Amino acid sequence: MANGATKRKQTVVKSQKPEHTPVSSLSSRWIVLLGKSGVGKSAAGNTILGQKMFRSVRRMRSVTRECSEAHATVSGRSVSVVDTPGFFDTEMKHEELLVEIARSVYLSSPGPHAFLIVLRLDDRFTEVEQQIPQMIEMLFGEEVLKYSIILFTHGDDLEEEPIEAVITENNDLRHLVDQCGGRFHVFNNKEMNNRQQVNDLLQKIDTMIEQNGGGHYSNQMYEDAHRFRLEEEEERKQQEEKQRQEEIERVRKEKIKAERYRDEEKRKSQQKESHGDQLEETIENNKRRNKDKRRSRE
Ligand SMILES: Nc1nc2c(ncn2[C@@H]2O[C@H](COP(=O)(O)OP(=O)(O)OP(=O)(O)O)[C@@H](O)[C@H]2O)c(=O)[nH]1
Ligand SMILES: [Mg+2]
Repeated sequence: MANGATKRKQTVVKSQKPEHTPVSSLSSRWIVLLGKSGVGKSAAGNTILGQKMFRSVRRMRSVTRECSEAHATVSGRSVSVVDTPGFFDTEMKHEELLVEIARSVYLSSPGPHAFLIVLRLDDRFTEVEQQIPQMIEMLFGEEVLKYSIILFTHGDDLEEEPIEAVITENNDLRHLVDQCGGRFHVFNNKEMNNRQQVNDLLQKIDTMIEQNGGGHYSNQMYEDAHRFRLEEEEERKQQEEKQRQEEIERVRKEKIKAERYRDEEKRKSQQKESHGDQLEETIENNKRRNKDKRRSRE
């Protein structure tokens, strides 16, 4: 459980269609942090809230194991942050992990206004990293990217290079940023007192909320995505079962064919044997007859 953070029981509240609410009238902005283990999700949560609310440490194994929420007023705005366990947690079973990450939607009430997809700036955006946004889409549905911003941590490693150059030089990363409506931000979590980076992020979040008509990602969207995932899973299982049945049928037919071939070969060899016996008998008879003829001539 995170320091200072509270956990709420899972409640399924179906939300209505996004109301067109001005961002200024929101009671709180709900922000969910998603990403691979160790990228700095908890640290980013602390930076946003300006206090050490979530446990953030360097470990070989995953640190955050459950979703937890924490709240603060940041530059006059009410902000709620939900920290989640990392995708590819080192110890949790994959399905359990996805269920726990999905709980972030239920913790955010009425629903998350922003998902921050956290990536380490000094990590290469390889196949493993690419799986994260794919998993997020798979879990929450395509709609989630309308509410997402890419948050790069380890901004202290950026040196002179502009972040735009880092994004542009990797096609997959650029594509991901494009899918998120071109939204990204850089944090240096080692400088929690740098409030400018937080204000800039909150400004980007507010702009995104306005673009979404003041709406938020809803439980309904999650349930639709969940149902779609179950249907896909069911389809996959049926397909596998069909293939399994086809394989059983193929093996059965091969077996029958092989048995028929064996029987035919056996029949042929028996036939050959009996022909051989008959021939031998004929030869013997002829020999005997010839001998008798010779004897009678003498
Ligand atoms: N230099 C630097 N270190 C950072 C930054 N962000 C996070 N870290 C460090 O990275 C380590 C991991 O950070 P966490 O916040 O625990 O990462 P996490 O994503 O919550 O990890 P899990 O809970 O295991 O999923 C900690 O030692 C942080 O101090 C950053 O911007 N710069
Ligand atoms: Mg963590």
